[in-house]
Amino acid sequence: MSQKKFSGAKVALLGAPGVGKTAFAVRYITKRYIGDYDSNKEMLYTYKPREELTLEIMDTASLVSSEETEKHYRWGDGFVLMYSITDRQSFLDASAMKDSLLRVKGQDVPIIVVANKADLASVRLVSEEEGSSLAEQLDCPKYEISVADGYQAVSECMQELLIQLKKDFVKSNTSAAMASMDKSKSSKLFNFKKGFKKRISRSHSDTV
Ligand SMILES: Nc1nc2c(ncn2[C@@H]2O[C@H](COP(=O)(O)OP(=O)(O)OP(=O)(O)O)[C@@H](O)[C@H]2O)c(=O)[nH]1
Ligand SMILES: [Mg+2]
Repeated sequence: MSQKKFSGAKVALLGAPGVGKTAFAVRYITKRYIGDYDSNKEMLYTYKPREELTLEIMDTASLVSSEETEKHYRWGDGFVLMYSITDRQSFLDASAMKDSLLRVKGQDVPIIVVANKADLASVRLVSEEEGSSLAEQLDCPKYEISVADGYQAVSECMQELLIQLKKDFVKSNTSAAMASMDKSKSSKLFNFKKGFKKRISRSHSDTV
C-alpha cells in the first residue's frame, strides 16, 4: 500500500472581531508584529513553514453571515479558535463557534484554542479555567499567549495544529487506502467466482 505524503493543509483562523486573528497570521508568517491591521477583512495567505509543506491560511472576517461562517468551516482542514482574555463576548462567541464547528466537522476536527492578549492579564475578563473547559469540550489543547509579546508562542500553537493535521491526514488516507484495497479484493473475488462458475457450467455441459 503506497502512502501519500502530508504536503499541505488549509487552516482557518476563527474568532470575534478584534481578538488578534490578523496579528496572529502576520506574526506566524513574517515573525513581526505591526499592531495596526485592516479590521474585519478576509485574507488568504499561502505559507511554506518548510520546503515540502504548503499551508493556506485564511484570516477570516468576523462580521459575516452564518452561511459564510459555515463555508469557512467546510473549507478548512484545521482551525485556530481565538478569543481575547480581555473580552468576555469574544469568549462567548468562541463557545458558540465551537458548537457550530463540531456540527459541521465532527468531534475529531484538528483544532487548537488560543486565548490571546495574555499581556493584558491585569484587565482579564475570562479566567484560565473557562478557557480550559472550552478546550476540554473540543478535546484539544489550549494556549494562553500574547501575539504582541513574541513569535515563539504563536509558532508552538501552529506546530501543535500541524501535528494534528498530519495525524488526521494519515488517518483519512489509511482508511481510503483500506477501502480501495477492500474494493479491489472483493472485485478479484467476484471475478474468481465468475470464472469458477463458468468452468463448472462448461464441465457440466461437457458431461451431458
Ligand atoms: N495588547 C495586545 N493587543 C493585541 C494582541 N494581539 C492583537 N492585539 C491588538 O488587537 C487589535 C485587534 O487585532 P487584529 O489582529 O486586527 O484582530 P482581528 O481578530 O483580526 O480583528 P478583525 O479583523 O476585526 O476580526 C489590534 O489593535 C492589535 O494590535 C496582543 O496579544 N496583545
Ligand atoms: Mg483581522
